[in-house]
Amino acid sequence: MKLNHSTLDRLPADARRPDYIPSQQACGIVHLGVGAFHRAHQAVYTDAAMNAGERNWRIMGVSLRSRSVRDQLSPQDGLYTVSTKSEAPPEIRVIGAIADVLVAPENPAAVIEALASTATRIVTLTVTEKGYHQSAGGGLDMSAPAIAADLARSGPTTIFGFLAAGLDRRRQGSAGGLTLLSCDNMADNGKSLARSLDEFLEQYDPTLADWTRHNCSFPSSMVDRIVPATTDADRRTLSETFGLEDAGAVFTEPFSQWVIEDDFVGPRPGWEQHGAELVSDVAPYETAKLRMLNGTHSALAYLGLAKGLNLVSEAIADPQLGPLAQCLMREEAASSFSPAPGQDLSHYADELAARFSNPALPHRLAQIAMDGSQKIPQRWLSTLSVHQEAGRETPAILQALASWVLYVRGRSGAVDDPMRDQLARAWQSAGHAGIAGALFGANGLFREHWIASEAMLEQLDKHIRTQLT
Ligand code: CS2
Repeated sequence: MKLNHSTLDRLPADARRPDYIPSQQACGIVHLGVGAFHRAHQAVYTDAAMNAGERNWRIMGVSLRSRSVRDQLSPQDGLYTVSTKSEAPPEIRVIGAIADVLVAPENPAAVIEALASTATRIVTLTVTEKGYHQSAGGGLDMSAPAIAADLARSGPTTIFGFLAAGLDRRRQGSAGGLTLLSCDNMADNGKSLARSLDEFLEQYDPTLADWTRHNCSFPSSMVDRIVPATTDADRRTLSETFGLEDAGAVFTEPFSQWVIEDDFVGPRPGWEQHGAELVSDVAPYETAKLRMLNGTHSALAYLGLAKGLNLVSEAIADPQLGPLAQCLMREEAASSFSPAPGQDLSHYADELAARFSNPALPHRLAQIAMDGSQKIPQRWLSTLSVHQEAGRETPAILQALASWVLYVRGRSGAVDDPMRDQLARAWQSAGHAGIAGALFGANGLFREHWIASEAMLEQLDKHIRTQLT
């Protein structure tokens, strides 16, 4: 029997379920990129707000590509469970916050309609780094075929094409502006969304660019919860203990954090009553998270995979990788920026080490290794450039970077990365003796993010050679 409205009363008494009648709540939010992370994070905070009596904040999910989440959730009336995994007993909670999931390629008009609806006040995004089509220099990559197609109005398929069409409809009607809240792991995610959308709209319709500047806001936010991809085995165990099948189930750690810049043009749910933090400047939290958590994650991923390990918990327990991870977090990442008053980076590092060690949450290194070209600039390269300028050594990040360079050579399988072809070409023409310079030298592929000094290039080169053997 499947989880849905009519089977809710069969749940074990201790499973938390919505205190509101989901079908009676209107949508106030459209979310682009309704993957497992969103379902275990923002949807949970929004569900809590509705449990506490707030109304009409359900989420219309949008999948930009795949239909799998819609196929999982629609037969379940949008309901799904979030279960925590740790050494403590699991907590299972049914979430009613997602009203439906639209699959953009199947029905682009419905997505535009949802964005244009007067009831929609906030659009949130978790479309991963590559969904922003950033150029190496940080703005929008106008040469990306999908962006060019959306500008030629033969789409839309990208977030920019959809947002432009939705905002245009709002401008023509009386729906007013929107808060566009990026929840992706990027530095200054709000500002970069604002900048890229502005660049897109300037080409699409400059009067809409102007209207958007005056009517919309783009708060930055830092999101944090480790959410491994759900496996069939997870679903089976859940249905055995729970008595109901849940195709949309997500499994996560107990920890969850959401720091949001307080810059909304209209109403919003009282997320701060349910654990979120509304602040005037997200930057120190975002930087700490990207450089300490995500930076360490990526290091464990590439170095761990090279050693034949599979999980984050195995990599952090490894006698070489554990100390390297500690050095990366505590010495290299934590000393590369100024914390906010009261932000305790040493305590943060302790918490991260414990979270990475969670034996109950199998988090695959291969999941983290994906899309490295989009991740390493904010996770490692900005840290490297700070320390290079100050003349400080960064042995842990350089070792991790060397293992990423070797990973994208693709010897152990296909590399899942939007820059895969460019990286393969760099490897073909430079070979192992020149690859460090081809990527991080003065004319390197990553020159907009970091140009390595002679000394740093030499060290990187040395790590590449050592790891090759
Ligand atoms: C991970 C993140 O896959 C990755 O690259 O580093 O998804 C990480 O688990 C989250 O950012 C944690 O909040």
